[in-house]
Amino acid sequence: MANVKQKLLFRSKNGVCGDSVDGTAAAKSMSFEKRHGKVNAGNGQVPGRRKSLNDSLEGDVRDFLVNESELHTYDDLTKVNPVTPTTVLKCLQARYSARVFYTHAGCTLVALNPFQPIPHLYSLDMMREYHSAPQPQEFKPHIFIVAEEAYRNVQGQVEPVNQSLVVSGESGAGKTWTSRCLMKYYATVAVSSQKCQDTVERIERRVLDSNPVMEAFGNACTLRNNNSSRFGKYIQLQLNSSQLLVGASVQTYLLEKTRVAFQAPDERNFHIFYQMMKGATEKQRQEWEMPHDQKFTWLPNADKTLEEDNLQETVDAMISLGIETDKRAQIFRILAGILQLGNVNFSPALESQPCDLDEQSKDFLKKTASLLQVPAEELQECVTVRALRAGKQNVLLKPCSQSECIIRRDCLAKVIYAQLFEWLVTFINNSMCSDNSKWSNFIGLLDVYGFECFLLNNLEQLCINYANEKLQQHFVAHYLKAQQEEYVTEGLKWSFVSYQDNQSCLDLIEGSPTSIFSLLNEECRLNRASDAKQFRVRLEKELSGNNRMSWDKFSKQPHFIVAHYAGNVSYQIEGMMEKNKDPVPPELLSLLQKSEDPLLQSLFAASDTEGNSSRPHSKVVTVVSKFKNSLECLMKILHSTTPHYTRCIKPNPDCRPLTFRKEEVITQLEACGIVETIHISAAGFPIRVAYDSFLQRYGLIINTRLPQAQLNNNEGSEGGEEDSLGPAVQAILNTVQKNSNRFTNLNNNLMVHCGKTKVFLTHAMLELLEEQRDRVRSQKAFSIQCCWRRHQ
Ligand code: AD9
Ligand code: MG
Repeated sequence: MANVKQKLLFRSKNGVCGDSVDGTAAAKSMSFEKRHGKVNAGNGQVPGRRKSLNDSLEGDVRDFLVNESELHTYDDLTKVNPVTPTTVLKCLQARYSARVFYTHAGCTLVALNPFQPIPHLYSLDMMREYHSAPQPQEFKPHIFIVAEEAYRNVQGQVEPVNQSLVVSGESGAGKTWTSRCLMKYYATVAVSSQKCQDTVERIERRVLDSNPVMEAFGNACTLRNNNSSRFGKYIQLQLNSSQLLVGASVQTYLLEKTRVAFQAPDERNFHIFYQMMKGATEKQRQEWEMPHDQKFTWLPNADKTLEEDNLQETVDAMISLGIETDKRAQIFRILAGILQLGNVNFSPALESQPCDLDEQSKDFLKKTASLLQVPAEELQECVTVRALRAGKQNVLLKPCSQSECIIRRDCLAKVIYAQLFEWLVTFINNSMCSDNSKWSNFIGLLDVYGFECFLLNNLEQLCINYANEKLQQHFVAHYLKAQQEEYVTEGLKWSFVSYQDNQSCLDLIEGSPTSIFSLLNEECRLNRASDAKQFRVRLEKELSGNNRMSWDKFSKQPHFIVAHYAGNVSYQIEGMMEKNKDPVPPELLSLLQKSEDPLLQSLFAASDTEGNSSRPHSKVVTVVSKFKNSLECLMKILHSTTPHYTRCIKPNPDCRPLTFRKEEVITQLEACGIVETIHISAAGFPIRVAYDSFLQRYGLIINTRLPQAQLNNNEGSEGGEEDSLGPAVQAILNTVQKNSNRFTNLNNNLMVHCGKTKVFLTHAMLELLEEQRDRVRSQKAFSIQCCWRRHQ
């Protein structure tokens, strides 16, 4: 076999490995069909192939490789034979039907959302069981294995190593649920058994209590998930040298603040507003100007009852975190003020006059002013009149149009909410964080929004998908390393050196000197009215050579399409520049600085808002620059840790219990990179056949059949097969090589390798073997027929 050990050089195009074309192309064609309304996840046949031995394995070849009745027993997807999107999908489906929700995929854990409580699976006993097991990996796949592995790794063999648990998946897949579960695990196992240590107890309580508060303010009911996180989160659980949880710190990313003032049809505002509306006492209702029958424009779908609408739980958690009574009162007053502001409407402006407010709106504006403790007249002026600076001293006042007033009103709400959220995060950090001398290592939990592709995508999706590209790159590098290590232990000399990752896509988005981000920032820094068409022309001029960027010729809207690792996404340009600048009129900021509410005052203290794009003459710090910087910090941290990946999968779009929709799942496997990893492993030797089975099936090529006795002898033997069966396997492979031009042509590519107990094959090699087997069988059938005729 040694003579076949050549390095595999596989053709690579746009980050796609040539040798595994079947699997990937099949998956891609599936998702393409899905986008076009034709879905047939079970038949991802590649056009132009005689018979795909990959995704549409047929008849006895499939039976030979895949024992369908046993699919649910595979704890690791990479052990499914052969590894293709279809077999992997079938395995997951079989497991889901058997109510097995976790499956390994090499170094990744795949978690299928059951969409119903499975209490015993997450009980304290279960946590302790995994924690105390000498080898938890030998237990059934579970999120606790990942948790425990990370926990044990922290100690490290030579020195402690920080760990990161990266949880990804689409909206509603179970990321936040999984993160909470991980936090509970550590708050259970990483604490001292001596219950008298109340500081430790307090810390674990606070760490857990940070969840309901952050979720009340940062989560909302969307079409995809009743409790959808509208921000990204990386929480570091700090451990001392005795591996005890002594604190935590949290970093958040890109809160979707637009939701405060705009909710898509059938979606809701952040939970906290509904909690107030539903849970307020009579006294609070008076204080918050919230009578029972009051309707709020910014509180749509309030009749929907959710378990998340629980004010008491949020307040209890706030208390536990140390947010005192008067601070809580200030927070709720500010929130109530925002709700009142949403009910303020503007009449169309008469010539050179500020927009007028009807009586009702005036009333709402007064209530807003009183709740925010700012002067009502100034509030009205700020939202209806723009102050233009002319030179250093002069200020020109210009009445705003009706739509400008609405933008300013919404902007006021957004900036207050975003600052309040930031304040809460800082408070939570101060409350949970232990001082540096007390902790030595951390386990980081990352719960970020997954890849997004809607009908209309804008800057938010570009940022989210960019973050996913970054994480995907990190994941692929990690996965390749793990694969290579596995191959080395199997004695396989194979290298992924020519694998191209998604760097070209990242270069397109964030690279220098010219990328989408650099051009967008440049456009925003030029102090001119944003023009989508002009920007589109510029993008095309500067980036048209990039094969990750394209345009739909038939679309009338200015847009651009980015070829992400998870698929193409079309981004609309209209509004993108404004979103990137995210301007806050200075008048609004100075109004808030004048508030008599101590919290609001501190949120907008002059030093805190410096550098804000609204400040005259200050350098514009754009949304994408900020996001890029925070992501770079995150990546640095991730690179310095040992990562563990969990991919959450949403088995159906309707959040229905125990319902598995193949087409939904395959798209997600693609988007979260599992297909990519399948693809990488398919670029190696995805088909593994035990020596004896190999001889049984292909022995006829050299007119050899393995005697049953020998088969029995070899059963269960450890090693040794290679010695006894190796020459016959080698003879078959030599014959196939001799008979096949294709094999000779492909000789540069290693197509087969004999491991310790198995023959490792590429798809191409399997195809050759099958062809030759077919040929020998038909020759035999022909000669039997001739023989039979002769005897007639
Ligand atoms: V989003 O991107 O923030 O919109 P997530 O975070 O991926 O999304 P989430 O964790 O909120 O989804 O899960 C959605 C719902 O699925 C939860 O509210 C639970 O009702 C349900 N879920 C998720 N995982 C589990 C589980 N392991 N067992 C039971 C689960 N239910
Ligand atoms: Mg979430």
